[in-house]
Amino acid sequence: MFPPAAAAAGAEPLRRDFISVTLLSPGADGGRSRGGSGNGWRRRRRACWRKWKQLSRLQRSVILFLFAFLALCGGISYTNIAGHWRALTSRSPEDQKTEPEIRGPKPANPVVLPAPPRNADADPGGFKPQKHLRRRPPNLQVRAPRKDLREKPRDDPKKAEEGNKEESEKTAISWRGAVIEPDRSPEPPSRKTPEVGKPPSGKTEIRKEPGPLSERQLAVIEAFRHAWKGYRAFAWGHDELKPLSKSFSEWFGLGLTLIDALDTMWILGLKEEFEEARKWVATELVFEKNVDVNLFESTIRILGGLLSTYHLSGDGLFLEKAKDIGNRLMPAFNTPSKIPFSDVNIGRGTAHPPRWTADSTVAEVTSIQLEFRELSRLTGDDRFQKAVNDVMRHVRALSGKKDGLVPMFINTNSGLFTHLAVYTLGARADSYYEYLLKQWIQGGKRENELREDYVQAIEGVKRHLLRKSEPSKLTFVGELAHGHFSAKMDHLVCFLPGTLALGAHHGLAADHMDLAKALMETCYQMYRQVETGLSPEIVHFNTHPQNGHRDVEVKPADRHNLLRPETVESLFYLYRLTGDKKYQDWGWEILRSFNKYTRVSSGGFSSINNVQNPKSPEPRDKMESFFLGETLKYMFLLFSDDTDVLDLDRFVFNTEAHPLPIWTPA
Ligand code: DMJ
Repeated sequence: MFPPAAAAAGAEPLRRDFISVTLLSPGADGGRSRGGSGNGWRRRRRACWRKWKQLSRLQRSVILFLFAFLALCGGISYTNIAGHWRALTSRSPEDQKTEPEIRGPKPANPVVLPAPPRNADADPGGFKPQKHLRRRPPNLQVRAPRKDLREKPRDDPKKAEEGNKEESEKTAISWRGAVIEPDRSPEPPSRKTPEVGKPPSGKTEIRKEPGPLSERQLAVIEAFRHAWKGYRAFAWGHDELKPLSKSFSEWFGLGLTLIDALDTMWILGLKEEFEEARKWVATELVFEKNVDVNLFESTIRILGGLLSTYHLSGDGLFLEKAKDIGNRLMPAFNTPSKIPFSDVNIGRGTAHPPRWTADSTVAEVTSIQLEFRELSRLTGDDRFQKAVNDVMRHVRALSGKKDGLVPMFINTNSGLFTHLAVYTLGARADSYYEYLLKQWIQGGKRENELREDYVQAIEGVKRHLLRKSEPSKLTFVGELAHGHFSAKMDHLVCFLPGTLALGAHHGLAADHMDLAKALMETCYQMYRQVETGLSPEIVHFNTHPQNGHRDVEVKPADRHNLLRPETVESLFYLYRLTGDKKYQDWGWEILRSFNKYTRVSSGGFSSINNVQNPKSPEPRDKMESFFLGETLKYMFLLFSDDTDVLDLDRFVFNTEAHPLPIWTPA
């Protein structure tokens, strides 16, 4: 439509349909516009004004609107740039180097987590919605070890004073930060999440200074440092150290040893090592990778390790990473039965079972719950908890159990147990039992079905799997296959004394503690009766009085030792809960044997092939990540007389020794 005035003047409509704006370059007026001839400038101004008057009202309005719009855009982008600049300059140069880039538009201080879903406690799974889950992340921060990463109050004296007050509340305890009081404040959940590199703000109750370290704890620190020296020199950022060949091996290509060891370094007080590893996590750890990972292993080691390190350090970086890997593992649950596949490609978002079967391992699908449940609690995103609760509800309802004992495999299509009638507390079933108890503890002992299943399973163990060996009458846990008992016991079963003791501590039957003590003795003898003082992977117990004088028999294929933690783990629980020093002494013997037969001089420790040959234990050239994540951590805690360190009424360890908080009611 044309302006009526223009139409009346008979002007050519086509030429009035657009506005031509000529921008004069400095050269166009000979540079005078910058202060040349005054007459020229006046002439140009008048000419411009004439042209402006010749424009129709509509044309003028359009031009004015365009100018106003451009001015508005300019204003907004100036504010953003200034804000971003302020954000950059308020972080230390070190932070700017190490903190990961967050894609897309970002606020000056990027938050780690999204707002909570409106329906955070909806859980159509078998377990009841848990209102008490909806608390904010507990503030377990003892004191911030990373002063360089904390935002210091700057110019504003009032802020500086508040900052100092906060600092003094948080720093009354040494960096060996395990004396921790979870936040028990009953406030509604605050989704204000900690910033990367900063502890969450909130109430922290500090209990007391940790005591001085014992000689034995110092020996553990020395062993850790030796292991770390090898990892740092030859395998930095890779999954596992190969200490003999001074190289590394990859499993997932995600720095498994480094992540598994983070909270151990925190607990041992290895500040420099921790900070260097933290830097690697900030700058190098990327989950956007076309790689297949095992759901269970990456959950217990990576997700569990990141979550516990977040709780101990209060550093939001670890929560951010935990959420990233948690999300990437979720496709595993896209199966017809909702029983997860064993493997997930974390880059592509696809999941699949192993090549040879559609089965998953029962222990694997039922030992990821502590971590996913905690991730939901911290993020307010209930997808994680729902997925793993559905698995538990499903397994609970299945037939094929024997007095609470479960088979080892479950089919991801049908959701049914397979390979029925084989029962073990060892590989492929072990941590199912452990996580029944620990989920019950984690959830504040409210989910009765978990306790019931656990208690029933222990009754099943007593009825079907317990026997005594000869000649020492050691109580051991064997296996049952199609009604046939085998006196075979994996070293993995040695988690059981600790779990039984923990259950008794949390109010289950006192005879669980008796059984714990008996089995603890057996696990110790699995080391004691072997030439190197180190347990083989599997033993067979002698049950016939006439068959010689050793309780423990080892088959050639089973005589390797992978630096596993289970016995030391149980020694920690038994010592912590009984105070009997013999457990510390047993652990000390084991540490000495590790040092004697598995230590590699250039750095690191190695699995060995033959625990029965002290002259030639045949190192395998591999240090498993759990040696740093679990074995040495439990050693250190075993040798601590301070029962406040990771108090068992406040923390529950996942199956990879990563402590997570026990939830308290809101
Ligand atoms: C660890 O990864 C965990 O403890 C798991 O539950 C069993 N296997 C190893 C240690 O032996």
